[in-house]
Amino acid sequence: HSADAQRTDLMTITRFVLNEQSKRPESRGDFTILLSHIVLGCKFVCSAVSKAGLAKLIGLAGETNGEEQKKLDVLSNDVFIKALISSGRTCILVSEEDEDATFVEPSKRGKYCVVFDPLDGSSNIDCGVSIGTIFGIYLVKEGREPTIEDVLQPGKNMLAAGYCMYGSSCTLVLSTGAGVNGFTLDPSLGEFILTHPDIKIPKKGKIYSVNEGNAKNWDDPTTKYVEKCKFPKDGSSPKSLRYIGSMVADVHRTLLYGGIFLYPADKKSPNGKLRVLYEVFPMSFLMEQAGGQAFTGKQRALDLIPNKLHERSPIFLGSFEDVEEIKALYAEEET
Ligand code: P6P
Repeated sequence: HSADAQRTDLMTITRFVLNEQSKRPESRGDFTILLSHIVLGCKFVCSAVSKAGLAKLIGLAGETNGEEQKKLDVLSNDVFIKALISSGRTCILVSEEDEDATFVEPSKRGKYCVVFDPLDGSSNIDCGVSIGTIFGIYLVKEGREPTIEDVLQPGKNMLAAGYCMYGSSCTLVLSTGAGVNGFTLDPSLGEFILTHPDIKIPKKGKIYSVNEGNAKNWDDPTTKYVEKCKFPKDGSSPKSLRYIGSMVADVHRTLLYGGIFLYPADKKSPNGKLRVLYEVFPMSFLMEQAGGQAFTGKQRALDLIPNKLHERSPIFLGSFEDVEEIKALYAEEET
């Protein structure tokens, strides 16, 4: 490819997914249509998030149209729910914002179930920290009324997972089970362009990412592992600590630079803080697809079978070798 050819060979996310899906004889374009509606939601949220600060400013000037400034996470949820229903390809939607699942009316029903957090880390908006949308897609059992059982599946059954990070640029990272690819929104085109083909996480990293403020409540294996990061016994240099407190930002850095992200269990929250269906599973799916791994402290994260929609789980994910180390410490604890 000459440089010029690359510049003109605009690989948009839609073209990329069409190419991928065309390799699957059974695909009839349903997934591509579903994804295009998820992409539409991401474009809307990207625009709303980038204006959030400005809207607040205008609000201060008292020029809003009087309508209560809808919280961005509620607005984002409304947009995704409506976009997903209008795709005609979904039948159950599970959102971090909604206590109960949304069952799509029969006339608009499709074969996919989407679990998502429309705006994860939204408490960070006011200080300009990157936040994001996280989603996972299951195929639901055909031919009978959809039930909650259709979404309480292990993460390994997901067909696809991804996140869209709203930061200095708008980056959508996606896997449909054949590796991980990153796309960056070109606002002048309104298209997500392939910028990070075939992302692979380094086998080992130099960064650990955890909220050290919870150290008092950690269990022994986590305590020992973090100690090892700070005071390595084998004479290697200590790992750096990077923790933003916004999962999409922390995971995106881990995926690109390597290292490990931890949200462990602690005495106050025995199942940690992060939600299984729309935080732990999608990020674990991506990590495995990028050559890393994800562990709950007891098992492979994607093997977990959730019993409740908003169930939490501890999570250790990132570079393969870094996660191996903490798995060994938990295994020791078992013996
Ligand atoms: P803590 C944000 O509120 C969030 O849900 C994730 O995005 C983030 O990883 C985590 O919580 C941060 O939690 O307890 O460290 O502030």
